[in-house]
Parts: sequence; C-alpha cells; structure tokens
Amino acid sequence: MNTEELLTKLAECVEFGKVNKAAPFPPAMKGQDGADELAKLAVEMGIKPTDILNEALILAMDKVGDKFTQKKIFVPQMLIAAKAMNAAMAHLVPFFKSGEVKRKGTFIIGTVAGDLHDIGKNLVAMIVEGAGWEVIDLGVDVSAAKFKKCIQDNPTAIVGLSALLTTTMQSMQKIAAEIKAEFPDIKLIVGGAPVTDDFSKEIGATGYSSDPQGAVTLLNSLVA
Ligand code: B1M
Repeated sequence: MNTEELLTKLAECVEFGKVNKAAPFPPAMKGQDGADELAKLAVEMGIKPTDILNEALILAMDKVGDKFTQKKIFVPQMLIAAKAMNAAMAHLVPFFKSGEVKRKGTFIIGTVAGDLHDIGKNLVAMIVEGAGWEVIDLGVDVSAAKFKKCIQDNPTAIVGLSALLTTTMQSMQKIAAEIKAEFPDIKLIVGGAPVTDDFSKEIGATGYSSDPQGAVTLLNSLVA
C-alpha cells in the first residue's frame, strides 16, 4: 500500500467508524484493519503526522460533520466515527505533545450551570477536536467561575457554551456577561437546541451554530 492508498483507507475507516480490526462494525469492513492499525502503520511508514491528520482524519471528520448536518447520518454513526478518530489520534499524541503538529487553537467548551445535558456538547467537542483544535471540555453544570479560571489559564482560547433548556438559556446569558465583563475581547460561541442566532446576538456572543460542523466553520473563520 502506498501513502495515498493508506491515507484514503484510513479516512474511510474514520468516516464509516471502523475502529480496529476486531470491531464488527461496519459489517461491510469486517475483518479488515481499522483506524487503529492503519494509523499505527502510517506512523511506522514515516508518513508525516500532519499529513495523517489533515489528509485522512480531518478530511474524514469533515465529511462526517457534513453528513450529520444534512441528516444523512445520525448520533450513533457520529459517535462511532469519533471513536475511530480517537483510536487513530492515539498514535499521533506523541507528536502533538512534542509540538511537531500544531493545533489551530484552543477551544474551551462546557454545558452551562444548571444544565446536565452533554450528548450534543460532547459531539461538538469531538468534531472540533477532529478538525484540528485542542479542546478543553469542562463538562456539564459549568459555572462562570470555572469558565473564567480556564480562560485565565488559556488566554487565547475561544469559548463555547452549550444549553439545552429554556431555563438554562438565562444561565448562558449570565455566564456570557460575567465572562465578557472580565475578558472583553474573548470570542464566545453558543449553541444547543433552544439557542438561536437572535439570542446569541442578544447576549453579545461572537457567533452561534446549530450543529458541530457549523461550530468548526465558525471557529476556523475566527482564526483565519
Ligand atoms: Co432532558 N430535556 N431534561 N434530559 N432531554 C430535553 C432537552 C427536552 C427538550 C425534552 C422535552 O421536554 N421534550 C426538555 C427541555 C424543554 C425546554 O427547556 N424547552 C428537557 C427537560 C425538561 C429535562 C429535565 C428538566 C427533565 C426533568 O427532570 N423534569 C431534566 C433537566 C436536567 C438538567 O439538565 N438540570 C432533563 C434531564 C435529561 C437527562 C439527564 C435524562 C438526559 C440527558 C443525558 C445527557 O445528556 N447525558 C436528557 C435527554 C437525553 C434529553 C433529550 C431527550 C435529548 C437531548 C439530546 O441529547 N439530544 C431532549 C429532547 C430532545 O432533544 N429530543 C431533552 C441529542 C443531541 C445530539 O442534540 O443536545 O441538541 P443537542 O445538540 C446538538 C445541537 O443542539 C448542537 O450540536 C448538537 C449536535 O447537533 N449543539 C451545539 C449543542 N451544543 C452546542 C454548542 C455549540 C454549537 C452547537 O457551540 C458552543
């Protein structure tokens, strides 16, 4: 297998959620090497980690995000694709740590105080990470103080707030105001089922996205 064939195959594994050779899913790829084995092989073959990331993994996750936006795939397919992505990424971690592979930026994300919904937030975190960002996931029920502490430690980060309840939209508004009072130049993006573009403008957020791929596009535009 040459480099191009290997990266194409690796991208397919991520796109269709073939985690490793033992994984029975997807049935059409049963018994074949998965993202785990192929990423390992790519590193052993000396393919540049940035090429593995950009020409296989990110490419595949972009497709996954687009298909999800277009409702061609659903949450389970996106989760399994993210699992395959993570299996491949494990082989690239040493290169990230050494600084050989540069991230596009840091994205701090959390579900706002009072809100325990994390499925959508986790999807956003996974897709953004898959798109080449460092993601700091603060979890659920995150207070303004916790966001602010994290921003202090990561001053160039962009912040993402997620809310799933109409009641916690108020919490989102309060947290956004507290963050902006202390960090007026911070870039803040918001999302979650009840959140709208109008609401994001009302609370002074930098931007809004209704889905993970939109969040990636927004983030990329903010550092372009
Ligand atoms: Co809750 N819940 N829930 N719930 N729950 C909803 C949201 C609800 C609409 C159900 C309903 O009544 N039809 C309703 C909210 C009504 C409202 O406020 N308008 C509701 C309620 C009322 C409640 C409780 C109050 C119920 C109760 O206890 N009486 C309670 C609140 C607890 C709390 O948070 N304090 C509660 C609890 C729960 C569970 C814990 C049981 C569970 C959450 C488990 C978990 O997350 N780990 C749960 C669930 C699963 C749901 C539903 C069924 C599914 C939510 C979900 O995961 N959707 C939901 C009904 C529904 O949506 N059909 C419901 C799938 C997910 C992929 O979509 O989260 O929208 P979503 O994320 C999307 C986008 O919004 C976007 O990208 C994601 C992918 O496309 N996105 C962002 C999200 N964050 C983003 C951030 C971005 C950008 C995009 O940038 C930063």
